[in-house]
Amino acid sequence: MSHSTRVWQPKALAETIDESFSKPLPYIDRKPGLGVRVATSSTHTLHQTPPMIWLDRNIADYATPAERALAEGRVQEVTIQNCMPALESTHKIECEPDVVRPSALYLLHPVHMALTALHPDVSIHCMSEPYDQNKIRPDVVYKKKGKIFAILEFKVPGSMAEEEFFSASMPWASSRTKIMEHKAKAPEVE
Ligand SMILES: [Mn+2]
Repeated sequence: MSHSTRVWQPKALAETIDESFSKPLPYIDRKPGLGVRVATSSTHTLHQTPPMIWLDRNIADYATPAERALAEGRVQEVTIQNCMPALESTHKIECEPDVVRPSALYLLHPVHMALTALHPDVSIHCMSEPYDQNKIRPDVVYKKKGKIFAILEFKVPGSMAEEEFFSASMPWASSRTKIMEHKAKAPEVE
C-alpha cells in the first residue's frame, strides 16, 4: 500500500492513562558519546547545605488514598478516555534535564490528569524550579489553593551514593513522631 492512500487508525492498544498507573515506567538508556553535556548546579544551589536526614514514610499512607481516588467515576472518565504519549526513541539519559523531560511525559502527565479530575473546582499548579530567596530551589513544586503540598526532586542516575542516601534515613517510628509534630504545628492543606 502506498503511503498516500494508507489510512492511519489509532492504535487499538494505545495505553490509557488508567492503565499506565499499573505499569512500570519506560526504561530509558544512557547513550554516551553524543557530546559533552555537563549540567552543573547554580552557584546558589551549590552552596546550600543538603538535608542531613530524610523521613521514612509508610507507602500505604499514599497508595491507599491514591487507589481510592483512581477508582472514582470523575477520575476514571478522564483516565480511561485519554491515552499516554508514545515512547520517543530520541530520549536518552545523560544529565538531569534528560530525566526531567521524559518524567514530564510519562510520570507527571498521568498524575496531573488524575489530580485535576479529582479536584475539578480547586486550583492546582505545577511549578518548575520556583526560586525562593535563601532556600533550596526544588525541581517541581505543587501548589493547591496557593499552598505547597508536594515537592519533587530529580536526580540523574549515579549522582547519589546509595549507601549514603539510605544511611540518612530516619527510622519509621521516629519519622512518624516527627511528622505528627509537624502536622500539629502546620495542619495539612485541605
Ligand atoms: Mn534535581
